[in-house]
Amino acid sequence: MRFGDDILAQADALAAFTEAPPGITRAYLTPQHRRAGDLLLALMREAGMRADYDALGNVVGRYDAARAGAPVLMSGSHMDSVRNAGRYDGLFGILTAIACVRDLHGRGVRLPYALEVVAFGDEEGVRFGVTLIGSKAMAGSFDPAWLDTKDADGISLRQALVAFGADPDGWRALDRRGKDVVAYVESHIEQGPVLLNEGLPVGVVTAIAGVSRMRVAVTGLAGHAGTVPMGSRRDALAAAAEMTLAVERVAVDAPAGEAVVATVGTMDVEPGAINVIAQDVVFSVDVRSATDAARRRAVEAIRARCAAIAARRRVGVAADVYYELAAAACDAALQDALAASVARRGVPVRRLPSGAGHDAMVFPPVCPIAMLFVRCGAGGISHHPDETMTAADAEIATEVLLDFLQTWTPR
Ligand code: HGY
Ligand code: MN
Ligand code: MN
Repeated sequence: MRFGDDILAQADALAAFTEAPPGITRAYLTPQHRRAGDLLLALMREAGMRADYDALGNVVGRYDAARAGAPVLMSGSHMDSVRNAGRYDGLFGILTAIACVRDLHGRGVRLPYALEVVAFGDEEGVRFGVTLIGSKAMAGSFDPAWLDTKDADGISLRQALVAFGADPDGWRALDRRGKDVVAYVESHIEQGPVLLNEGLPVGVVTAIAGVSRMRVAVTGLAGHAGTVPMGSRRDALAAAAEMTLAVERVAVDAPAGEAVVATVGTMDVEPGAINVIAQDVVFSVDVRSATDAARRRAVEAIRARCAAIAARRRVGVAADVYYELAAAACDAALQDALAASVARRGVPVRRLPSGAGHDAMVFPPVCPIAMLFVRCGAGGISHHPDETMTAADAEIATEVLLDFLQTWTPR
């Protein structure tokens, strides 16, 4: 095996950089980010790239082209994680690209384009609640207001960047729109069961689902759990529970051709006492669909259901969308080129959408995008310690990516 065993061993080494062992939690601009970034820098340089941190703490390696002034193809993914994560989400896309460069460099092969391998410092948004910070900066959608967002300890993004040795004002220079990047190709674990169920090691992504995130605040009236009659309660938690089931129902009932998924992932209850009727509940809703119109219809349906439940239960409700990302189509020509590489590797070509979001989804303002999925084991579970993949699949996916990198030529 040329690649697979090394990639999994590198992922194991990176998994050790966590703030909450034995679980994996690696947030943006933390000591764990620094240790993972330093290891990735070393791997990039050892593979033959010039590499360094950029102004926002992303790690960027460059494998120069056969000629000066050639366009750039970017490949990579994110090195941060969700809380209690798996060890391949994001990292696989970085490690497989580094493995390709190491192989090319070892054979003295240069490409008709420069290959930049990127490890984004923040895709998940765990620390500051803002996601895709590095990729959005490169795609020209960084919002300087983010610099004033604060983490749970009251540290602002600006302060954290300075403490990391990064440059809070350097985001402008990272914008690659209208410059030399002509393609962005990301490899990623599927984070679902499709390839596993069909016995396929890799698949070509057709589109990345768009997402809306809502904050729903329910306001009732606190009271003594023992004395307030059931008929006169304005129980914010009971109302939020009914709203949670309504969110699920909206997604389940979505028309077949407009599949929607909707998730209530967090819920805060005040005063949160066993013997007090809940007065204030705030919960999150994550709504996704491959079609933006279907997602927006689902958001409005959720808003209407919550309002009806609130009226009947005599509680207040405010349902606000605070975050939205449009669905992103993968470029047909890049998909076809990836599919040809999959076929040359002797694997049946399976095209499939991505329900998960990825750094690739913000790159369309810069260049055409494509993604290669690799099979997940354990039923496809992800964002969980049981997330798993095999060295054999890592090998196949890297061979496919290497074939693509060596056969694709900039238009
Ligand atoms: O939420 C997502 O889809 C990604 O894992 N950040
Ligand atoms: Mn993730
Ligand atoms: Mn990911």
